[in-house]
Amino acid sequence: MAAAMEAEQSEPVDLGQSPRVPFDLRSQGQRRSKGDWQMKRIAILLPVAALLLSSAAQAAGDLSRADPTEIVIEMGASGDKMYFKPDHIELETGKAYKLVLRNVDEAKHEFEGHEFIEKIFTRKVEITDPSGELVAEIKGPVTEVEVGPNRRVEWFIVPVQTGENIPVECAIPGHREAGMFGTVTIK
Ligand SMILES: [Cu+2]
Repeated sequence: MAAAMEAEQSEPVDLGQSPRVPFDLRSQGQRRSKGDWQMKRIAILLPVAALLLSSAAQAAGDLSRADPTEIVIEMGASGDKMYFKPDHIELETGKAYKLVLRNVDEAKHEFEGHEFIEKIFTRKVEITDPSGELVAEIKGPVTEVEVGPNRRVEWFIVPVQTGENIPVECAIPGHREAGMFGTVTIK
């Protein structure tokens, strides 16, 4: 009878505990496995984050440090004609370029285009003396570049917007009419 009482007593106790014990175990188990899962996830994500960070660093490096693609644009005159050579260039957004504006004429010339300058980011403009020594490095937005007779200017840009046949020209009176204009396509 006492055993039955104990059994009867222990039964409700067991019933009372049994939902609680598995519940506690389950919740602990869930917490533990969630923790494990998070640890695993962190372990997986860390290399991914490192990869992303390194590729972000590389991308930033491309724009600020890596050698830009050099494009030489000759500004000149031949007879009563004036020209940009080449008169069309192709660029890509997100890539760094060094536009070398080389004036081979005895007169000054300009390189400008309202639409063009809106589609590029200017990193800097470099001016060197004829021996190649740096005279000035100019940073900030640039709307046009004028190059003195037989001088060259290096315009470091990163195109940021696409455009087909964006017009550029020399805005010195009469020069466009003489043929000093061109186009830029940004892909
Ligand atoms: Cu000109």
